Amino acid sequence: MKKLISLIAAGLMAIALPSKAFSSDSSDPIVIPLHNWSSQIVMSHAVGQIFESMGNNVEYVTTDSQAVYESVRLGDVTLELEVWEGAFGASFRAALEKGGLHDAGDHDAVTREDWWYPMWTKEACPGLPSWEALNDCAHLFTTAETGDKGRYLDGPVDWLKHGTERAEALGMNFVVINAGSAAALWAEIGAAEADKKPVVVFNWTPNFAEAVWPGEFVEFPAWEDGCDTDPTKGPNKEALYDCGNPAKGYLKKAAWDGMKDKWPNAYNTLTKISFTNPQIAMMAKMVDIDEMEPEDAAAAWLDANKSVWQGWTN
Ligand code: TMO
Repeated sequence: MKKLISLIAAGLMAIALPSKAFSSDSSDPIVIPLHNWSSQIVMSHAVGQIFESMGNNVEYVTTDSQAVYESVRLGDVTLELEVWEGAFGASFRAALEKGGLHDAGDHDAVTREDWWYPMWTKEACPGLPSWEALNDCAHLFTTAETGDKGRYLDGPVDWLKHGTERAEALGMNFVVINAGSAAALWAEIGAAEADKKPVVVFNWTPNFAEAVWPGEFVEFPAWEDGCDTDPTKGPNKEALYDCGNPAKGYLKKAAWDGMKDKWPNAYNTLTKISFTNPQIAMMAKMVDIDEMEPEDAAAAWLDANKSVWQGWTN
């Protein structure tokens, strides 16, 4: 019996040792940032749980969604799982130029973030989705707070959507108000639903909202590279931000340059990770509709989708 046990132990060592010698991840925690929209929080937990299933330690930190690129660049945070082109492309590019972080590949998902309305708004303003038609309908969106201008509820400040600059650059009769949270956006749509009150709010895809409220993005002048840095881009030759966000934006992963050497196995997995639009919309739904805790939503998602992710871990 003793001999059998030592034989088994020797056999296990023989299997375990060489792979360890080739590449083993540091036992230091991989630091994963959490932000203020649901798919990012659920995806971050899902990937953290995948790393844990590979034997890694993981730590989550709640961080500003723009400043995080500087934190990844410096290695204080290890990676970012949702680099949305519209909201974060500028901060991501700035950090890339300084060095220390790199592009760890695209998700399959195609993204869009912009001014959006539920379909009942179009019944009141049939010229939509053009931004000029929206502007002609500004009177439909007036509130006590915005006086004779229309109200546009933009995302939280840290998403840097530049709604005020956009409205100014295009001469729009709208006042831009920043929501305090993503939940405030859903509350605005929900409150307007019963009376079919016209509303226009910031929204994005993939998201749970598209399954709940059919709607459309407002069509602004098409995005041109440099619209946020070069006034001559876009229709107003003297202003920045006079374009819509990219209509077919990327969704990237970013990694600290040191991750590859410190956690080679987890890094290899990170490069393979790719979520689709329906998968990301589902992650948001589990929290925003089903009211699950993000950790639980992540665990349930992983359990129901083993065939999606298990191939990423070897
Ligand atoms: C960054 N976001 C997906 C909320 O637009």
